[in-house]
Amino acid sequence: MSDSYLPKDFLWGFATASYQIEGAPHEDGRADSIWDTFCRIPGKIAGGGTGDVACDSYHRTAEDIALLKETGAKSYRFSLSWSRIIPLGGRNDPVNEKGLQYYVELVDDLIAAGIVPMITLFHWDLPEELNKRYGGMLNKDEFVKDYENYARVCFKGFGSKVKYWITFNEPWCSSILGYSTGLFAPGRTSDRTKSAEGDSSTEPWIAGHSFLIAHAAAVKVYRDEFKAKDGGQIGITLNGDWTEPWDPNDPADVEACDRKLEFAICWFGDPIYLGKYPDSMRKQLGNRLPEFIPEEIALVKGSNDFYGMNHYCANYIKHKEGEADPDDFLGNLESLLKNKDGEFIGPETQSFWLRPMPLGFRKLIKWLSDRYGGPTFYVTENGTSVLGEQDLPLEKLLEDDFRVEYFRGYIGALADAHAKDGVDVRGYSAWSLMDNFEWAEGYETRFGVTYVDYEGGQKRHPKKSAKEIGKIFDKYIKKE
Ligand code: PNW
Repeated sequence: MSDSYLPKDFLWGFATASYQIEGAPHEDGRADSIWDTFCRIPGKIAGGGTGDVACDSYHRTAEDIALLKETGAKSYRFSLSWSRIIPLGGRNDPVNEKGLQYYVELVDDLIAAGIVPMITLFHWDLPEELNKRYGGMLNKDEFVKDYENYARVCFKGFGSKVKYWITFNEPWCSSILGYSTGLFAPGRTSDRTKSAEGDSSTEPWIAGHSFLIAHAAAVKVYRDEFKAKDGGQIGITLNGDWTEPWDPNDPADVEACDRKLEFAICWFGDPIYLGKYPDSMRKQLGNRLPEFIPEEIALVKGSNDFYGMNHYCANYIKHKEGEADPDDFLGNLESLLKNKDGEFIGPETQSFWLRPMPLGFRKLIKWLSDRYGGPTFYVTENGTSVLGEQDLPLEKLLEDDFRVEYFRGYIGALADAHAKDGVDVRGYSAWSLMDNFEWAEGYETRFGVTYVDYEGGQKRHPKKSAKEIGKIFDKYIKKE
């Protein structure tokens, strides 16, 4: 056991997202989101899955809160379905009181159970109508105004009950997977085998720009109209994996590692903390990367009360020679699971992109802390799937030692980053409270500390990791 520690009052718990757990897509006035429509297109989701039932959490909040209590969690990060609260999404469309009420009751019940709610306003499920009306994030001016209105409705609806607000979850995923590779809703891409529409060379950068302005506009609303009386904090959640050079002796690979982090994370982080896009992105993308007008950058710079960090794994990075492809979004490099000597970066999991490397967590949070002048971090997601877990018999599957060891490694690395590197980290949400709809991977890949029996009426069975994670934190969190 190391002598590292996490601060007293450290907020740890679990995360979920509306479309991944709720089900009940047409209940109490909810309308479609882009994920409802995307899932109906044959071939988009492994096994033909949809979020129509998912974990049925819309009907099981009491059970889910009991699960949380059982783990000893101090906080719960969940997202709101914009389509429940303003079904058509727009600033002139009606608010659906029933939809809002569902979440207000959830928040009340969490607080009554002694669990701190952390709300994500947007975890990818844009109201379908806004996509139809004006192309969603591709229309910055419309999107920003509608998002700002939606955010205000939420701030008002929850008031001082909610102290932690996250504007957007992983805008990289929405922008790149939604508008470049087309793997996620709304599925736009230059790849004509996947979609008849889209332009991967421009649209992801336009969408990303809209996210930044919308984030900053919502933060301004919160700071101007709510923060003083409600006393909360607001930030954005960015995803990003650590990078190691494919060949540590090749300076071009070493340099490409930073470039990868810039394209993946600093695309959003730099405007918020430094007031501009990274030079490496401007150099490669030229005027395909939108410019900030002065009023925009004044709004965006300084618009985080905390940095929400999602982190899962690491990759080896190999530079590419020559001009970047117009559809390239990585920074003209390859992101690989093996290095020059053929060694894997970590053990295999059920997710093709995820191989754990706990030390990468410590290195990345330190790298970000240095680049951005020591902001306060809340880790908003971290977790793993387990290779072949879905095929094991229930008793075996519940003994998820691989996941327990993952958490042990990653939480230990976080404690090292705090105690030894001086990183200001105050919270951590494990992904996820329960198995759920894993986007394009459907229900085959499971990230939960709770098993959900999709064939057996969505019954929940806590895995070993649900019991162990609290013990791990107990060892690290300072008592006084
Ligand atoms: C995150 N990738 O997404 C999301 O915030 C969650 O909703 C999701 O369930 C979780 O991670 C596990 O996947 C990611 O392909 C999805 O690199 C895909 C990638 C990264 C993050």
